[in-house]
Amino acid sequence: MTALVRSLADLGPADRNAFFERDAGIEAISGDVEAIVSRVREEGDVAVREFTSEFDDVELGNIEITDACERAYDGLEPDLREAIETAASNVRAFHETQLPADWREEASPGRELGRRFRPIDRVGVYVPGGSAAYPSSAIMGVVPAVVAGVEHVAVVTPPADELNPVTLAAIHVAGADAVYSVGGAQAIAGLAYGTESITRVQKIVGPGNKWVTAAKAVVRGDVEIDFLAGPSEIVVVADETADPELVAAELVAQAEHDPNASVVAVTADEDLATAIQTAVDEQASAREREDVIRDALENDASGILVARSMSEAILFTEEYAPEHLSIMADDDEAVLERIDSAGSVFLGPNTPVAAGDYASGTNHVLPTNGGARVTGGLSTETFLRSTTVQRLSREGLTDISETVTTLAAAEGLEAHAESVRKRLEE
Ligand code: HSO
Ligand code: ZN
Repeated sequence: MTALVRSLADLGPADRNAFFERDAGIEAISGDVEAIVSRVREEGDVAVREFTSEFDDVELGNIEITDACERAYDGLEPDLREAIETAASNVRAFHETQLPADWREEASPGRELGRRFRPIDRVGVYVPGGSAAYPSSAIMGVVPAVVAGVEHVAVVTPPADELNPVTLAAIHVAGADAVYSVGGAQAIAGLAYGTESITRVQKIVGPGNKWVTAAKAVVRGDVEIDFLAGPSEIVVVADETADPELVAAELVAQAEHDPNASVVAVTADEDLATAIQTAVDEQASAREREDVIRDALENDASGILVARSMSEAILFTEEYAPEHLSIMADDDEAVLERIDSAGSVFLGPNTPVAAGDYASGTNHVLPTNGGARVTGGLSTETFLRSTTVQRLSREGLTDISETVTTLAAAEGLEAHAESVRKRLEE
């Protein structure tokens, strides 16, 4: 297998950059996607059916399949039902803690300010299907919207001759209001503009393949989106106390998602790096998805990097801004303290990313491609909007009247100043 161990200091600018400029690979297809989006926008269900026949090879009966979800749930094995319910309930509990309370306070005598939070009315969640059917993503997308109080939570998921019953059941447990059997760019267009069958939404969230991601980029502007999510990523920061088998297990796990996944271990311990390489190779060979894993390992943005110091490893990680950050080091809290840019952090040897992927309660829809430099993953707040509220007493207004009228005059906005003076006359 490819030698993954490289010295961080010896990387040339291009090799170094490959780690920092990962992308979702959507530019090449944006023309095709624009064409799909505009046809769905103009022709509605007719176009949705045509594209579904062309791309998914499915002749759609009903586009809406909401009732099928409950039936799928009823038909599921008890252990699967229980796993879905446990995962959903942990995700629900964690997202309930994120519900902000409305507040109103006196900032100074007679100047009362506050914020109020209300759910968005209608949102759409993309749930991947096909070979990469992720029931867990249904929970991660739908539950926070329900917790936020969104009135209409729609799910789109790609059709198949035999829809994945676990995905449908998870959609049901998560609490979606409407479910549509449509995937790809046509699904995003349907949610963004509405069709005869699909209710138009105001915000679209959730991960998908590059067609879905490219379509989210196209409709952005007409509808809100969460962010453009690309292939999975992980950086493991490890010191000499880390177990190479566990570091390797983290790399191999995220690598099995996608041939374009980016999986990185960074350490100042050269012996550890060598041991990780051996473990990765052994573990990859034992996995059913070995081909996908090996492709991901060969990605330019994957590797086992040897830094000259823990500080260099930390700086690299900060610049990379990973979707998932696993820290396996003696003082993991001290390492965490020095990293600001990461979607979700997993501390210590007993905290596999898979726990957060499925069931610990945190969200697994996270920013990739360095998005963690500017945003976090899906949360309850993703589905809320805020309004500011204020009330001034005569005293409160008097106190700031000079400030307002002076600035209004400077802007040449006399009527603004007058609206203040009028209230303070006599
Ligand atoms: N690790 C993925 C989420 C996922 N894992 C779904 C398993 N199923 C996010 O990058
Ligand atoms: Zn995963």
